[in-house]
Amino acid sequence: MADSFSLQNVLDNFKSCLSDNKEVFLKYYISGWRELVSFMNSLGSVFAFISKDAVNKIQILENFLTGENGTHYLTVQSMVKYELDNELVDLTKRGSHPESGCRTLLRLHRALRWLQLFLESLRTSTEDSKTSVMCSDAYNASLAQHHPWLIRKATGMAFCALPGRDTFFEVLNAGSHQEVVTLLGEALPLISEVYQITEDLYAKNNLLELP
Ligand code: 1PZ
Repeated sequence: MADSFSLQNVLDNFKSCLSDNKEVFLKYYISGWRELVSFMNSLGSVFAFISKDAVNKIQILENFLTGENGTHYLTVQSMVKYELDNELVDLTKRGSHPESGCRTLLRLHRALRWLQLFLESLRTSTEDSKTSVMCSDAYNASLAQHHPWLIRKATGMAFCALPGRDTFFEVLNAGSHQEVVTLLGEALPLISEVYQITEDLYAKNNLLELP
């Protein structure tokens, strides 16, 4: 089924993300996010405003990748080089390129940090840990600093609607609790590596604060 989620699919995509010389393939980065969005959709409609924004950003990147300049969008590295060399990025304030690949991917990149923190605390959580608390702790330590008050507020309310830890493990669709924990242990180093490579690339090019 096209819309059936499994944690394994996320893992597979992030595994395929890295090329031999550690470049990040946009195609699999996007697919990884599509999987995560389908997971979020299965949690209920309170998350619709989040998944709408994520889908919108995924679509922008996909349009670049399948567009006439698609070959330049093969990897995050080639995208950054192409867009910077051709002045296709608004660097200090939004202007003629409000939806560049660079600024769009940066939003997902920041969300990947949230995911990394959240999955790590889920992996090491105990029976009485609360998903909503893990989620908002991860959010406050990452994405929140980039979001205005209204979005932080709405996001905080959505977190309260998260299912409990047991249900959450089930929806991840990767077997028993122990199997989920094992799989998370495999997925996290991959997600962290993709995150770190992107972070270093953006830092080197001064792109971490793109408007
Ligand atoms: C499992 C529970 C899901 C929790 C998700 C935690 C992330 C909360 C993100 C809240 C986003 C709120 C809606 C839109 C925000 C946008 O303003 C920002 C900045 O973009 P800009 O306005 O500059 O164009 N968008 C983002 O920060 C990207 C958010 C992507 C979130 C993807 C979440 C995927 C969750 C996967 C679930 C496992």
